[in-house]
Amino acid sequence: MKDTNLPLGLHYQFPFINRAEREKLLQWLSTLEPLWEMRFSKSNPPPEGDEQRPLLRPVYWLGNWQFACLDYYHPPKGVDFRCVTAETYPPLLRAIVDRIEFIVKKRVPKNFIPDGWKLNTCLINFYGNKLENGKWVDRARVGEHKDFEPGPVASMSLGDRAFFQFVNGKSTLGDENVVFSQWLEDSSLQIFSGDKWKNKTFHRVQRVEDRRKEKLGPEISGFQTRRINFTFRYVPDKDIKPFHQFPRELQEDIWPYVQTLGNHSKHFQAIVKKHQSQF
Ligand SMILES: O=C(O)CCC(=O)C(=O)O
Repeated sequence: MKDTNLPLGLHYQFPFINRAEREKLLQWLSTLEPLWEMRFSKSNPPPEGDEQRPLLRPVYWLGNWQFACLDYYHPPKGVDFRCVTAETYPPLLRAIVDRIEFIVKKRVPKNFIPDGWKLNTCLINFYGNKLENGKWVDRARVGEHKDFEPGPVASMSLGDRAFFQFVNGKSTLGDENVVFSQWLEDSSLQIFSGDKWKNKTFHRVQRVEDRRKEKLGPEISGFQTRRINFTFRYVPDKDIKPFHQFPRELQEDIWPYVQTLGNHSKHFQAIVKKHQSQF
């Protein structure tokens, strides 16, 4: 079902994928080894007043990997050495992305779609409970932020429902800064585009329900996943570089992650094989 009453630039479809696709996606997800990245690194230490910390959740990227310690893709200035070439989409996901690109071209105003736009990047977020000092703590949320990749962003959700909001500014004093809220359901597709939803407002996940009690995704030590979200984005090809083209100090920062990814990913295994004598 499409929600046709949404403001310009927003699109929502539920269900978007069918049961068989969902099942296959979950099977594939269980083969991944998501990373629990640290926010900073040796060559990118915490600025004054901040401290080294792990991200709130494990993640996996396809197309290119935007390591947190490389500071993510942030045009116009933060574009060099932010995006490391990663695995391509597996066939099932490629077919889903083709469908999403078709929907975007049909539903999104043309002037919201930059030249060359395609969904060549995917961040997979794992939301759930984290084991901290012997207690399970609900860490299933994301604070206000923007996705700086140009053009429409598409988001597909699996598992427990998430309460998603667009907000003005970064204030967290109650609800007065909320511009638009919606629940993102299991197997749904959300698309947001245009100046209002991409540039003017921030977005966040306020909370994720805890109802389905379904085992989702791969085993992650000290973590129980209850929602998995894919956000598909566009990074111009010129800004995506293979590992071997990165400066030595950045290669050193991300080398432990590349090694971990190499345990389960052929793409990263090949990088490890080629470079291990240098580290
Ligand atoms: O999980 C979601 O629905 C949103 C994820 C998100 O905001 C992001 O990956 O930038």
